[in-house]
Amino acid sequence: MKTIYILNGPNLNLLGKRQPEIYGYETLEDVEKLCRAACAEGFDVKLMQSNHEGQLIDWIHEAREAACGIVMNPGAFTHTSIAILDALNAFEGPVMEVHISQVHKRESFRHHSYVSMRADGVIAGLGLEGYAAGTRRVCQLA
Ligand code: DHK
Repeated sequence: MKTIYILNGPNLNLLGKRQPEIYGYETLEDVEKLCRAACAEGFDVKLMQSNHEGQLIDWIHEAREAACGIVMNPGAFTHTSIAILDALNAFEGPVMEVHISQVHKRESFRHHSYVSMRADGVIAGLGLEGYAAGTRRVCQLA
């Protein structure tokens, strides 16, 4: 069984509760179910969330041995973190970047992504479906 890491950055623990007009009412548990259902045979997902940059980096390092691909919503670290970009550059499998909202329609500080310099695909504005699409794509590439 190949494992896909579904990594979530800051504030996504509040998914379903914070700014539902932007992020919707569904939760990270729903994300996990959607991703599992999107997996091709022989793949499974492990979903993790942290509000801490270092923890996310440690999980990316762990993925080097434990995961065949990564679907990541880095939250606001998308726009700030060279350290997460460096960690992803040290991971050899496919990486899909997911944003629930259409970040390019929002504030200009959300238009730049460090993670996009590494990601094999970028999905924004599809709601939670973006995670499922990212998972399907990792199954194709891994
Ligand atoms: C989630 C966040 O928390 C924001 O900081 C990003 C992203 C957008 C999303 O759309 O999932 O700017």
